[in-house]
Amino acid sequence: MKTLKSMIVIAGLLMSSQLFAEQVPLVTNIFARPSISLCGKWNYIVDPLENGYYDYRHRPWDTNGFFENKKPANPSELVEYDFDTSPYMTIPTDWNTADDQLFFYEGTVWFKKSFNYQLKTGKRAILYFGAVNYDAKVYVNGKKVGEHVGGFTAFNFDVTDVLKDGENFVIVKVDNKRAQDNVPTLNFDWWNYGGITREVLVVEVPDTYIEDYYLQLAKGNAGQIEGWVKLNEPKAGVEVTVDIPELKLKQTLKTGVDGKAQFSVKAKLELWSPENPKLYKVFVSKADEQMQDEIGFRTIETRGRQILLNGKPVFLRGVSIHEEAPFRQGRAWSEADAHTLLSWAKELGCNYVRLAHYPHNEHMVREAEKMGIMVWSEIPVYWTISWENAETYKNAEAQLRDEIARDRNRCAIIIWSVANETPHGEARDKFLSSLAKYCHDNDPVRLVSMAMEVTSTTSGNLNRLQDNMHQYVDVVSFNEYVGWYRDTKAARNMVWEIPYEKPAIISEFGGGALQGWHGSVDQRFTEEFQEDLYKANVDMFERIEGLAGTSPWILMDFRSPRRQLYGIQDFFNRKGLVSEKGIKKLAFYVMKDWYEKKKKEYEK
Ligand code: GCB
Repeated sequence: MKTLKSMIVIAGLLMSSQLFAEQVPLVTNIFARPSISLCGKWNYIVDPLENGYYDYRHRPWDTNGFFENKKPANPSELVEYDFDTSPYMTIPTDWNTADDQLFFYEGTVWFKKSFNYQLKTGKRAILYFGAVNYDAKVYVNGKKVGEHVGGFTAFNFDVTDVLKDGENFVIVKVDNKRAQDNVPTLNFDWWNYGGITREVLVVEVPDTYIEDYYLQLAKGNAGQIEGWVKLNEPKAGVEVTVDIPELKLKQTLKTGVDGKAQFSVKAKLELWSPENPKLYKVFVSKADEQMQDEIGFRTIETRGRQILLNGKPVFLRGVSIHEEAPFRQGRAWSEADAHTLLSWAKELGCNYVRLAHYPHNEHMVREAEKMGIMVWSEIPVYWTISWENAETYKNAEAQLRDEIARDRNRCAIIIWSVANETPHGEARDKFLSSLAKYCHDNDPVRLVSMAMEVTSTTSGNLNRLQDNMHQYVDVVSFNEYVGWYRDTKAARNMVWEIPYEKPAIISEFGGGALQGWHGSVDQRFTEEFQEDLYKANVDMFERIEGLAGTSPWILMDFRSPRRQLYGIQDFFNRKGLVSEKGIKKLAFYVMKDWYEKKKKEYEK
C-alpha cells in the first residue's frame, strides 16, 4: 500500500510546475562560448486570458497546457491551438512594435521555436536568454525548465537532461502584466515593451565548466590586477589559466575546494580612459575550454567631493539613455542600436552615460567601453515600489546580482545605482541601504549611487539636498527639474547646498520639446523653451559647489504611455535632445557647448 507521503510525492511529480532542469548561475561572457543561436522566427499565440496555462476553473493545467505543443492525433481530436500555423515574430523583438495589434497589449503571449540539436558526450547544454519582459516560464520538449522574473536581466538553465538528439522545441510563456509588488512596480514612465527582447542561445560547455571569472584592478591600485576564476561546481585541483599575451602575463592556477582559483598580480598597464579606451585581449581557459574577452583596467574612487578616474579628478559629462531603438522605436538590443545611440552621446561631448532605468543589453555596455564612455548602470527600483514586501526585496537584489554578474569585468561601468526617485521613509531606507550594502560587498571596486530627489527645504531660492541615503552611497545624485516641473525661469537665481562631503551628480534635469516646433522661450514644448531651460540650468550648475557630473534627461525622445498630449507627445516623452527620428534639437547644442567648456576646464 502506498504511504501518504509517497502519494504526495507522486502527486507533486505530476504537477506541471515540476522542474525538469535547473536555473544555474549566470554563465559569463556568453557570446564568446560555442553556441547555437535561437534568434529568428518564433511562432506566437496571444493569450489574454491565459487559456494555455489555466483550465476553465482557473487551475493551472498539469497537461493540456500550450507548453505541450500538442497536435491532434487524428482529424476528429479537438486541439484549439497550433503554434505551427500561428504567426511568427523575429526574436529578439518586443511584441508592441512587431505586431500592430499588440501596441498597447499587456498580458501573456506564448512563443515557440523548434531547433535541431546533437549533444556531444561530456558536454552540457545551457539555454540562455538575454532578457524577457517580465515573467518567463520556460519549457523544453513539453517539460518545464524554470521561471524568471525581471525584464532586463539575463538568465540561463541547464537543459542537458531534457534535450534529445534531433528535433527539439522550446516554448516560453511571457507575461508583462504590471503589478504593485514587481520591480519595477505598476507605475513607470516608459513603455512596457513585452516579449523576448534580447538574444536566445543554446550554449555548449564541458561537464565541468568555467561559470564566471573576474579581472579588474585592485581598489585604487593601478599596478595590481586582482581576479578569480570560478567553476560551476566545487571541484578542487582543476587547472585554469588566465593569459594576457600583450602584457606577457600568464597565470596558471588550481581551483580550491570551492571550485574557485584566486590571483593577484602586479602589472604595468596602459590604463583605460575616455581619451584612450585601451582594452586587452584576455584568454581564460582550462584543458577543455577556452574563451576570449577584451578587458580594460582603470581605477575609480572618490576624494572629498571629487570623482577620480585613474587618480585624476574627472567631470562626468553625461546623458541619460533609455534602451529604445533609434529610428524604428521599440526595444533596442543590437550592437548597431548601441552604436548609434552612443555616437550621439559622443557628439554631445560625453565621456559618460547613465543607462536608465534598468540594466541595458550587453552590447550597449561593451560598445560604450570600446568608445571610451563611462557607464552608470541601474536596476528598476523606481518610484514607489513595495518596500515592505520581502519578496520584492529578493527580486530587486536578484536583479542587482545578475546585473553585476554579467558586467563585473566591464571597466566602463563605474557606478551601480540602486534606485530612482524613491519616497523617504523607514521601510524604504532599510530596503535601499541593504541594496547599497549588497553592491559594496559584492563589488568593492565600483561606486554606489542612487538618483534622489530634492525634497527638502526650498526657502526662497535655496535648495538643500536631504536624504538619509547619503550615508550609504559613494556619490550623491539627484534629479532636479528646475524650469519644467518646478520654478519655471527661476534657475538663474537658485542657490544650492549639498551638505554631504561626497561628489554630487545631477542625474536628471530637462524639459520637453517637439522637434521642429518653434516659438517663443515662454511657450512650452517649443525647441526655444527647451533651449532656454538648458541655458538657465547650465548657468546654475556653475554655482553648485562640488558638482562632479550631469546626465540630462534624456538623449532621445522615448515612448511612454504617460505622455498623451495629442499632436505634441503622442505617447512620447519629448525631453530628448534628439528626436526619435534622430534629429537634434536646439538644446543639444547648448549642452554640447557647455561640455566643451567643462572638458577644457578639467584638462588644465
Ligand atoms: C523623472 C524620472 C524619469 C522620467 C522623467 C520625466 O524624474 O526619473 O523616469 O521620465 O522624470 O520626464 O518626467
